[in-house]
Amino acid sequence: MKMVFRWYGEGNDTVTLNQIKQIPGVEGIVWMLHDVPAGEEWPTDKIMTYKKWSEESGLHLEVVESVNVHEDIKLGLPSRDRYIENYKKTIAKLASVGVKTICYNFMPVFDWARTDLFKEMEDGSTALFFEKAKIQNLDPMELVRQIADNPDFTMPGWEPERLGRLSELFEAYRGVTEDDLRSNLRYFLEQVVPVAEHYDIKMGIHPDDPPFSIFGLPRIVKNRDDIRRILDFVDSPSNGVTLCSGSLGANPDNDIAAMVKEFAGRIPFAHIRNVKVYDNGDFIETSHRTQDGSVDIAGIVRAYAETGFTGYARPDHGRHIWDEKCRPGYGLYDRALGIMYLWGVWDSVAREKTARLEGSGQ
Ligand SMILES: [Mn+2]
Repeated sequence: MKMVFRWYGEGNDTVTLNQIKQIPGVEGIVWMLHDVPAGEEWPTDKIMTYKKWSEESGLHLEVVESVNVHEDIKLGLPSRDRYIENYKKTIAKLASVGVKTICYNFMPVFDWARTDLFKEMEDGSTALFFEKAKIQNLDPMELVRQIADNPDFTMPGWEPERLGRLSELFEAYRGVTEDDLRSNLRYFLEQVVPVAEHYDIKMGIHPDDPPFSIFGLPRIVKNRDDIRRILDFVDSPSNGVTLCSGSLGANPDNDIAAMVKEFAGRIPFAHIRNVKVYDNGDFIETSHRTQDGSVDIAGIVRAYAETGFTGYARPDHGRHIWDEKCRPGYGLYDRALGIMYLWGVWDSVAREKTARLEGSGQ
C-alpha cells in the first residue's frame, strides 16, 4: 500500500506540501489541473508546474484524480470521438512525467453530492452530510448554489463550465437509461484502455457518490455487480476501479471487504474512509475508526493487507477538527489521523503475517 494525499495546488489549498511530507508514510500527491475544462487536452506547461512542485517537495505525482470525462462521451454523442482523442493525448503526456494511475468517474452532470458541507457533530467538529429527504425535494440548481458558490475555492466536480449548462444537460440526459450510459462507458474504455496499457497507466473508475440515483439521473457504479460488469468490458489490468469505501459505504448492502478480495489486482487506487449511515438513508462522513461509522474500515484494511495490495491509497476525506479552516473534506488534521489508523491496522496485519511465516518455518 503506497500512501498518497490529495492536494489542490499552490494557492488553491490550505494544506502545504511540507505538511503533507510530515505525515508518516505519505509518498506522493494526488493531483489534477482544476482549471482545464473536461474534454480538453491538458496543457504541457501546466503539467510541468506540478512536476516542479513534486521535485521540490520530494513527493511523487504518480496519481492523478481526475481526468474528467466530457459529458458528450457519457451521452454517446458523435462529438465524443474528438474528446476521446484528447483524453488519449492527455494519457500520453501524463505518462511522460511519471503518472501511473488515473482516477476518473462516469457520473452524469455532477461528481458527488452532499446537502451540507459543514454539518456539526456532537463533539463540535463538522463534516460532509447527505440528507436524503432534502435531495428529493430540492431543485438541482439550488444544490449547485449551495455547493459551487464557494468564494474561497473551486469545487472539483462542480466546475462552472458544466454547471452553466445545467438545464441543458438535464434535458440531454432525459431518456438516457443505465444501459445507455453503460454502453457509452464501454465505448470509451475500448478506446482508452489500450492506450493506457501501452503507457503502463492504470485507469480506475470511481464509484458513484452517493451510490444511488439522484435527480433521476442514471448511475452505473453503485455496487459489486456494476463494478464486475465494467471490469469485464475490457479485460486488462489498465481497466480498474478506484475502490472508494466512503462512496460505496453509503449503501449498507455493499460488502466492501469482499470487493477488495474479489477485485484484487484490479484496484490501482483505494479511497479509504468511513461514513455513518442512518436508518432513513442519511449519512455523514465520520472519523476513519470502524467504531465511529457504519463501514468496517479495520476489516477493509485487513482485506487489503491480506491480499497483498500494492496500489495507492488515500484517506479520502476527513472531518474538520481543531478549528481548522479548509476545503470541505480536505483538511490536514483528520486526514492525517485517518492515515495513522490505516497504518495501524495495516502494520498489525503485516506483523501477523510475518509471525505466521516464521511459525511455519518458511
Ligand atoms: Mn472517493
